[in-house]
This record gives sequence, structure tokens and C-alpha cells, in this order.
Amino acid sequence: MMTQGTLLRGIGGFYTALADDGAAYTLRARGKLRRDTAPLAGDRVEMTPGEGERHGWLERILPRRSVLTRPPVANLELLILVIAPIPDPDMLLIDRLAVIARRADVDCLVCVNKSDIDPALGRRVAAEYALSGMDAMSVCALDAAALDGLRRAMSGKLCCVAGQSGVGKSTILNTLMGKNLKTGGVSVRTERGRHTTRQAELLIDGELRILDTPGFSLLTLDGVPSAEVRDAYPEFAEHSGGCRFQPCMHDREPGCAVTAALSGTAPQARVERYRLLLAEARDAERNRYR
Ligand SMILES: Nc1nc2c(ncn2[C@@H]2O[C@H](COP(=O)(O)OP(=O)(O)O)[C@@H](O)[C@H]2O)c(=O)[nH]1
Ligand SMILES: [Mg+2]
Ligand SMILES: [Zn+2]
Repeated sequence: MMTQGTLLRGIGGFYTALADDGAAYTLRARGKLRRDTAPLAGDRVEMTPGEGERHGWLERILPRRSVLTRPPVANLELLILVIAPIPDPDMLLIDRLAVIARRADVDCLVCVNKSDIDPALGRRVAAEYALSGMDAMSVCALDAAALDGLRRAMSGKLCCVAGQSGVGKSTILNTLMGKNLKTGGVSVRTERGRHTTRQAELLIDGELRILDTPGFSLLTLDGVPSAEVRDAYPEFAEHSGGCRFQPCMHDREPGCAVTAALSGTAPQARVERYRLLLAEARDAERNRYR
């Protein structure tokens, strides 16, 4: 009997899949299938479930809508970029993640958590991202009602939550899903001590489908061509036709219409960070071709 479902995780050659009828199965994958396409959390699959205690087989990986390699997840639709007043917001990390996501055709949403500590940060970030094509949402993970907007944005989409350690990712998931994921500030007694997510794992609760993954800290723009970094910024499109040099990287070129249009505005902060990411991508390009 062939069944379709979604891969929740894979550990040590065993995969866990959630069939569309709601049952979870343990599967193995044959060598050929794994060599052709490494199965990823989030993959839509066809499987032959096992009987009783016996594992079943992963038969086929259905075509993917998107793939991220670091962290390795498939079919992601919405990446939620979390920042907070504490720890000090790393906006460069947010923009780097947004570039990677846009290249993989994954939408992003900036989620400013801990609004109870600094309600102004959410407004400041919303102004900075006003032209970015990303919504910026102010939330408080300690208050379920203050997560309603986020819940609506996530509903029905395969989502992933990323951001610095301590911004409240686990707390957001806990409040949204009522699951008892371990959070950094709370001491939780487990056999292995503090819980760390090693593997991408798909959490499902009604309309919410969230991939819990640790891998975003390793992210760099190494391998992203500088022109693609530029093209990940919707801010530029409206003005780039007016730049004196064509094509223009909107870095420090004279007569750059993007620089002229955005200087002195809130979105300029993102343009300045873009120049840092551009330099990073150019460095990687130089090292590669040397
Ligand atoms: N004041 C406040 N604290 C929060 C909020 N969300 C999370 N925290 C706290 O921030 C700390 C880190 O949260 P955690 O979920 O472990 O962050 P993670 O590392 O991103 O998963 C914990 O002490 C949480 O209780 C919030 O909205 N307001
Ligand atoms: Mg956490
Ligand atoms: Zn320009």
C-alpha cells in the first residue's frame, strides 16, 4: 500500500514520516534513493508503511518547491526572522538570512519579539523594512494573544523560525503550539541536560507546520554571486534604472539613483548593511577565482 506524507526528520538512516491520514511511520531509504536525492525534513514523500513494529520504506521524494542546504530543509514557504531588544539585535544576520531565503524562493517575515521590554524597536524595524517586501511584526512570546497576527501569517504554510540564540524562538513555538520545548531561560530537568535541537524536525499542530532547526548559525553568503545579493533587495528596483552606471551595484558608484533616493530615509539602514554583505560576497568571489 503506497501512502503520501511529509518527512518529519531523519536520524541515523531512519526517517520519520507523517502520512496525510495523520499516522506517523518509521522508514528506511534504499541507497539509490539517498544517493539520487538526500531526503530532507519537509520533503513530500511516497512510502510503503511497515506492518506492526517493522519499519517501512521511503519510496520516492516528490518534486520540491524550495530547498535550503544550510539548514537542510525542503519545501519551506515562510522563514520567520526573529529579533528582540535583548540580546542586541544582529540585523546583519537577519538581512543575510533574507538574501538566502529570497534566492531559494522562500518568503520572509521579520518578527520583533519581547515587545514588553521595548515596544519602540518593533516600530523602528518596521520602518527600516518598509520597502523590503517583508512584513515586520511586533510580538510578545509570553502572551498568546500577542502572537495572533504571527499565527495567522504562519497558518497553512511550512514555516521555519530563525534568529540569534536567546531572542525567544523556543518560547514563541511553545506559546503557539502549546508544546513543551525547552527554552534557554527556564531550567528543565532532562537526562541529557539542556535540550538542543541537533536535527531539523517538523512540528505539526493543526494549521501550524513548523520546522525546528538549529542550523541557521552556520550561514554565510559564500557561494552567492554578488549580483544575486543585489537582486535580493526589492528596495532597489524602483530606482536602479536611474543609476549612471548600468548595471550598478548601488555601492559607492557616482550618480547612483538608489543612494540618492534612499539616503536619509529609514530603509537606508538596510542599504548600508547590504553594502557589508556585498563586500562579503565579493571577498568570497575573489578567493574562489584566485
Ligand atoms: N520579556 C520577555 N522575555 C521573553 C520573551 N520571549 C522569550 N523571552 C525570554 O527570553 C529567553 C530566551 O528565550 P528562548 O525561547 O530560549 O530563546 P531562543 O534561544 O531563541 O530559543 C527566555 O528567558 C525567555 O523566557 C518575551 O516576549 N518577553
Ligand atoms: Mg531555543
Ligand atoms: Zn545604483
